[in-house]
Amino acid sequence: MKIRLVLGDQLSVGIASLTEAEMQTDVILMCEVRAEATYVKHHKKKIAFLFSAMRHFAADLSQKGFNVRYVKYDDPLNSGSLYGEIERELSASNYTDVVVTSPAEYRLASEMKTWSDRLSVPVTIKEDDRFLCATHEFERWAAGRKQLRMEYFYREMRRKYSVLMQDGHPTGGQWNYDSENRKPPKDGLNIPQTYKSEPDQITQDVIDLVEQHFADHFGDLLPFHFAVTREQALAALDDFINRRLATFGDYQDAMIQGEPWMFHSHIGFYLNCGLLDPLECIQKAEQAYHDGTAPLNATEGFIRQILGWREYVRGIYWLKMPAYKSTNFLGANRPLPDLYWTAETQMNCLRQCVIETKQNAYTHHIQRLMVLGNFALLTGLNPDEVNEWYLLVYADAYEWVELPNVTGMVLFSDGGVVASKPYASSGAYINRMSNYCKSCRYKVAKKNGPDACPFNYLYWDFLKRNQDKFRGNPRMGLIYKNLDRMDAEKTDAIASDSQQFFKALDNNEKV
Ligand code: FAD
Ligand code: DLZ
Ligand code: SF4
Repeated sequence: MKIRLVLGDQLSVGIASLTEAEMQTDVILMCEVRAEATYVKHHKKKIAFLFSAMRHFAADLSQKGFNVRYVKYDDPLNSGSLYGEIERELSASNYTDVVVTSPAEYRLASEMKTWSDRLSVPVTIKEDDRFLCATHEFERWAAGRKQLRMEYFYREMRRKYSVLMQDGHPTGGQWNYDSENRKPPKDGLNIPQTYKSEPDQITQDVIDLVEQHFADHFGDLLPFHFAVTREQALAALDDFINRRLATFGDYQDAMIQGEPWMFHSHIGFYLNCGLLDPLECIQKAEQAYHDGTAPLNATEGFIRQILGWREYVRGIYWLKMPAYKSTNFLGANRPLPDLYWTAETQMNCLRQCVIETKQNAYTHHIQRLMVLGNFALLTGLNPDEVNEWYLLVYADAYEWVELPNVTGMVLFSDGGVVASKPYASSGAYINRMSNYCKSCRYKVAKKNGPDACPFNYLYWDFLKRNQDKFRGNPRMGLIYKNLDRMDAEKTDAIASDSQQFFKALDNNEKV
């Protein structure tokens, strides 16, 4: 007689801890607990989403004949932690052991390793086999390599799963079609609505609960339209494949004011909590390509995100933790400014991205990387504070995927494990890929002075400030040549504009 614990991001019927369950005797334990809901103060929508998805999943398991014990957040006996709930359940019956699937975050995984010693019964921690590359496989791939570049990892994954392959070669002759995936936005684009499900009674109850218990957490709870069941998540996936995949590639990097969803898939929420399986998403996209409904650049681009990036960042996380979390290669130490919470800034791009984050617990990749992230990088924000922000504001955020993206890709805090050079950019990139600059108080074409786009001078200031770290980088030689060619008047203007900007930022003025 076993307790089989299922966590909030393990909502997959095939999860390792449920295989071999004895329907008659074993208890499937699921708990909404304060410790998990507040280890960072998650966005209200994220908590509502997970609690509702957990409750629907529990109901689904019960219907399948499993013996489920579900602890609600406001149960007066709820101890507030997963360990406490296991202890409580153990004291209720004669259990022989506890079975759980290894948690996706280092924090909880290391805590759980202590449970066997602390509890009266053994705890079996099973490997999470829902990923396409096991952690030991990634370790093998990484061993002996000087650089752990995603692109080479991705090619191996394409071969391993025979995805977009023909006679041992990549379909179409190239591994990567990214050069075709950088179209700027254009007027009159017909962007389909994102998938929306209507809240049922379970979701409504959870919304009320979150309103009551998490009122001081960041973010808008309503409107709430996330999928919360496997069927709905599949419908969201199909909606993407049928209505947006074909255009996903072209406008993958584009940003349009008032269009938070663009042609992205919005399935990260569902993949990361287990409602969708990565291989099924990949195969549906590949099928669309074979059916002639999606072009190769879009299909390959989308598949690369899941088969490549998603598996790669997870591999990096487990390979490098726990040291990875405390890296700070650039010695960045500026506190996170309030504007990340309030959207109180005159920089229109930043303002729009924070507003959308607050409304939707979602922004797409380029907003996270090239607007919110670029600002954090150029202004030297403290990695711990930036990581905490990203981990709590997005409904798809778990440390295993958030940390390598923020510490590695955005902040270059890992010194170049994930990225070969920092993703630093001036306002020109944002102007090319969005229409934000048109309604901005700053002028993207101006390089210096009170009206200049702050990204323009902060970019050079960042490069100057960190030149001892980057001058030797072969991919940055040209940039430093340009910096070296600047006359003193120009470099003085960059320094004084940046100083003024930092002073205002540190004084919490509306920059
Ligand atoms: P799409 O653009 O439609 O892509 C499809 C899927 O590919 C995503 O759902 C996701 O599962 C996967 N994917 C795409 N890019 C990445 C990536 N860089 N790393 C891992 N998986 C990827 N993704 C998360 O799932 N959780 C996070 O907490 C998270 N934090 C991020 C923080 C920063 C600073 C950056 C730059 C990226 C982050 N990402 C994160 C990656 C990516 O931005 C999101 O996966 C994506 O925006 C989710 O939206 P979507 O489902 O519409 O994705
Ligand atoms: C994110 C989250 C939240 C908000 N709440 C719960 C919860 O109440 N119960 C639970 O089992 N899991 C929750 N989770 C997901 C866990 O934090 C997640 O399983 C770990 O972080 C490991 O990835
Ligand atoms: Fe952002 Fe600069 Fe454009 Fe304003 S001008 S929207 S700050 S990139």
